[in-house]
Amino acid sequence: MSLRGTLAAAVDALEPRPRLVDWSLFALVAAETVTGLVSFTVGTPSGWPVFWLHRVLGVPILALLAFKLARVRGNLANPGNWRPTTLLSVATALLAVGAVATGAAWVFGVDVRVSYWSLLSVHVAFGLVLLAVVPVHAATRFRPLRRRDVEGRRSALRYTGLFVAGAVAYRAQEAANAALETAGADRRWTGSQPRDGDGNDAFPVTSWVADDPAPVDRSDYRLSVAGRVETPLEVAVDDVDAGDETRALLDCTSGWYTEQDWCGVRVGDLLESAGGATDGAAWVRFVSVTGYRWSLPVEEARDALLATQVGGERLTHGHGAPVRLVAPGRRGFQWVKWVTRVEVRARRDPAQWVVTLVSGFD
Ligand SMILES: Nc1nc2c(c(=O)[nH]1)N[C@H]1C(S)=C(S)[C@@H](COP(=O)(O)O)O[C@H]1N2
Ligand SMILES: [Mo]
Repeated sequence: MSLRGTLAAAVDALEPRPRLVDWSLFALVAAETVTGLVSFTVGTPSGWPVFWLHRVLGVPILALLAFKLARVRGNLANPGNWRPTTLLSVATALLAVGAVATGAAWVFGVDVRVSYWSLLSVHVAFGLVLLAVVPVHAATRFRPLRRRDVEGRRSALRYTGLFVAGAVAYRAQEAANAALETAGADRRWTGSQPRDGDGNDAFPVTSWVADDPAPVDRSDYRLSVAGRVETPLEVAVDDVDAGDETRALLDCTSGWYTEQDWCGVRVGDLLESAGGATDGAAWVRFVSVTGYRWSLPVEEARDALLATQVGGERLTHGHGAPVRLVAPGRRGFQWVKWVTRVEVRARRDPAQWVVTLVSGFD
């Protein structure tokens, strides 16, 4: 057999049936969406499998996309065959390649900015656009999966192969990072890159979408502690400046992290000064002057800090002055800045997921 023939035979052996390729791509994009979004909520190392899976699935996507493009290239090469939906199909493929490429570049520590955006945020944007486009693309080409497309054992072997190839590629990438000492080698298990140094200037100001309040005046500032506490109260900034210290790591989903000494008041002590939590207290909600808010289970909240200082300096406005939440083990977006209300509640607060996205818009 000629070399070409051998190659073609190898590809044939590896290639799943066309419909299975299409449905697998659909499933893989769905899995990447879920793992990608869930990874944003993971702040403790036990959640690493979510990140790992997200990275490993990139290679199977590229491989299946290559099979698919090889299959349809005759059609694409001939403009006479283009239908209106072909454009959407091509855009879908480009978005998928863009998502995997930006993800892989991020693993290598490529830290370019696209205007205000980190490369990781660009990766997320690719993913979100893909999430919108894929269902439309799939609907224009809908062909149900039949039993004979699946081919049982054969497919299981092929998919195991693709999955292992993904795992090996990721390991190889990490090995290359270590050997070449790229910026990617310093990534945390969340994929975030370090911002070194102490205090306000050591790390960027990162606000989510439109949250950009006017500076909060320290002398007028009052923090209210309300809800399921014995004696609701309002305290001034000096009472928050209580000298409790904690070293904690802020890890932003846009791809950087910093470890700092934070100083302020332990939330548990603040609740004690309000006479303690009463019956049914289960969650503590931290609300910003902008409306941005997050809740922590009451036991976790006790060990969180309401900080007035970072690295021995008074917090700057951008970093949430006069008072911001420091929530160890939580991702950065949960560290509410410009906190003015602490509310002890019986229920969780699902609306917080929406509020953090839209707060600051009028
Ligand atoms: N009120 C409010 N708090 C906020 C945000 C925001 O937009 N508004 N951004 C969050 C995000 S996404 C991160 S990563 C951290 C960033 O804190 P920094 O700006 O001090 O670096 O603050 C969080 N707290
Ligand atoms: Mo963030």
